[in-house]
Order: sequence, then C-alpha cells, then structure tokens
Amino acid sequence: AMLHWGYDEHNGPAHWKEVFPVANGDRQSPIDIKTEETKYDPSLRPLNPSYDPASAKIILNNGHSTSVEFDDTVNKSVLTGGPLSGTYRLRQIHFHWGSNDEAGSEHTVDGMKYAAELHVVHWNAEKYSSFVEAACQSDGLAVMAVFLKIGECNPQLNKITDRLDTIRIKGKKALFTNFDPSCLLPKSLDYWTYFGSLTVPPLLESVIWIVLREPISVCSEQLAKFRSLLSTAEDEVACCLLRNFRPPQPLRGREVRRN
Ligand code: B30
Ligand code: ZN
Repeated sequence: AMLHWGYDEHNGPAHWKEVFPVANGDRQSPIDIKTEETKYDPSLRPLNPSYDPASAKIILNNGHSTSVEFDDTVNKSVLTGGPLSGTYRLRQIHFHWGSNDEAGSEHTVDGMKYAAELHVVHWNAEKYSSFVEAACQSDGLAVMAVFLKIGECNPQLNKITDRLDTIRIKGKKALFTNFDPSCLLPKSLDYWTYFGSLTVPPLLESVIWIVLREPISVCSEQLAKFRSLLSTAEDEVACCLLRNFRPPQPLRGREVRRN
C-alpha cells in the first residue's frame, strides 16, 4: 500500500487515487490548456495582486516542495479582480519542477511543458474564516500559476534559491521576511481561468485557477538548486526531490476562459 504520497515510482501521481479517490474527480488539476478551445470572456476583469512584503514570514521544505509562508491573519496581502468575487488572502507560494529542464510545469499549453511552475496560493477570506475551512469549499481557494522558462537568470528568484541550502532537509524552515511575490510575476497579467483542484493530495476540488499566459525566465543553474532539496527528514536515507509535478488531468467538459 501507499504509505506516504510523493513523486516516486511507488507513491507517485498514478498511485494517489488508491488513498484519495477524488483523484479521478470531475474538476482535477492540472490540465493541458488547448488555447484554440479557450473562450474569451469580456466579463473577466484585470487581475489585481496587492502584496505587502512585510507579510512574508518563513521559507520551508515540506518534503514535496519549498514554500514561502505569509502572515494570513489579516488582509495585508490580497488578490482581487480577474474571475474572483471578493478578496482572496495570500497564504503561501511554492514551486513545481522536473528532473531536467524539459519538463516540470504542471499545466501545459497546447501540450507544451515549461521547465517549472510557481503557485501563488490565496483563500477566500470574505466567506471563510481560515485556510483549512476554505480549502474544502468550491470557491475557497484561488491559485495564480506562473510558468518558468529557461533563459536569463532571474535575480528576483535568487532571493529564494540562495536560501535553499539552509532548508535542504524535509521539515527545515528559516525566517524569510521583506519579500513581495509580485517580483516574480511577468509584465502582462493576462490569464486563462478554470475551476480545478489542489494538484497534491488531498486533491480537494476547491481551486479557482488563474494561469498567467506570459512566462518568466529563469536559468538552468537556478532550477538545479531546487533539485538538490531533499524529500527526506534528518533520520532517513537522503533522497533528492528531483521532480514534483502532477501530469495533466482530464478536462471532463470544463470550460477554460481567457481575459
Ligand atoms: S497547489 O497550488 O494546488 N499545488 C496546498 C496549497 C496549494 C496546492 C497544494 C497544496 C496546501 O496548502 N496544502 C496543505 C498544506 N501543506 C502545504 C503544501 O504545500 O502541501 C502543508 C504541508 O505539507 O506542509 Cu503539503
Ligand atoms: Zn502547487
């Protein structure tokens, strides 16, 4: 049986349905975005991220990604606009990558894989009282996805990659303050949007996905630093987190809209 989910042969995405049956559900993520099949929706507004660098708190290795966690006790850093009704509060950002630069993104565009993907995770603080409560509601979460392509090194991403050696082991955390995740956003905030799920167990179908169309550039050396993180704790045989992306899931009749 699958003891602990992960991204290896014995516990990877193909096994998740054994413990989390919603893995075969009707609104799973990620998806392949077929651009010719997306629908322009004139009612979709511009995205309006508004982040306070002081709300960044810690950087951590949770064994399946590295994340920066934000103070979400008040509306200091929020996302409004786009497809959203009301205010969604920033909770954390994290990354997905592959064992080489040819794959790593979760969403794909007309079958094309990017090298990595950034997720900026928010919860509906207008309707719900905590992230955990919001995470099981159909309009509870809003995740903004940003594709990373190989090109010039990204000086903003260095703020994160320079710290990864201090949190190499699963469960390690370090203080991480004065960071505004909008420094990792592309020039254009044009997007696709659809209703989906968390891309990791428990795969809850609670996410309004907002996938930015323009990628940001990072260099191969920066992505290599993510691959040297360990998926294992201090007392385990060291195992590098070489990849952590789920492949695209069936669309099952869902519409993907664009602004
Ligand atoms: S994703 O954007 O769909 N990949 C969570 C949030 C967003 C996504 C996946 C998971 C989440 O918050 N999960 C529960 C909390 N986790 C953090 C995590 O990133 O996944 C707690 C933890 O272990 O430390 Cu797992
Ligand atoms: Zn994610």
